[in-house]
Amino acid sequence: MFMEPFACEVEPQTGILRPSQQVIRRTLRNIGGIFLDQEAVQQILSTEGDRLIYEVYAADVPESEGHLPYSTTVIYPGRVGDEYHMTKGHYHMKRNRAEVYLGLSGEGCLILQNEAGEVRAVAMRAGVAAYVPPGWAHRTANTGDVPFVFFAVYPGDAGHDYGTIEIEGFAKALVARNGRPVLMKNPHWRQGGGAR
Ligand code: PAN
Ligand code: ZN
Repeated sequence: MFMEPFACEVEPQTGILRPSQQVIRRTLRNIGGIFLDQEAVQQILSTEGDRLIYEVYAADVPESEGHLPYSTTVIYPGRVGDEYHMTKGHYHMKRNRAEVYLGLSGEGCLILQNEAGEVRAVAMRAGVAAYVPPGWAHRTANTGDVPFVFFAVYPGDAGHDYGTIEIEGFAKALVARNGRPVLMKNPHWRQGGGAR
């Protein structure tokens, strides 16, 4: 009934978490559809081939009520067109479940969107603890030149709803303008469905 206490080691620079139960690897070929500039996606795939965008290392904690699953995410630097490398993004299946992110290395941005279509951005770097309040979809982008690594912890019964973001996307995209990250309106976005 009781689980044994345990600890994992986390390497702040690489994000490697040991022992980790699963390592998720997302490449451009897997998740290219999340980026605004689909021509850029095709161009990269046909000239450079596939590209690793991010990895997730998860501690062996049950995804069930009462537990606090935790993980690290490593987003590799780069852009697709003007848009920074980023995670797929999701709502929690139970919308009233929150999450905490702690920056470990590199620089990034937490992008949040609520169901009214309002978007917020929170700058992250080592030592910044960001709060994802209940009800906000969230994704992170690497805005720097080195891997952006952060630690996440969330309620075990939160669940992950990827489908809503896959269908609707985010109302704004994080793009580079004069070398700096700026939120830009997503011209394809319309609330409640439609294109990316
Ligand atoms: C994070 C994310 C992680 C990868 O641990 O799962 O950063 O992003 P996607 O799950 O959107 O691919 C989290 O928010 N967990 O709830
Ligand atoms: Zn989450």
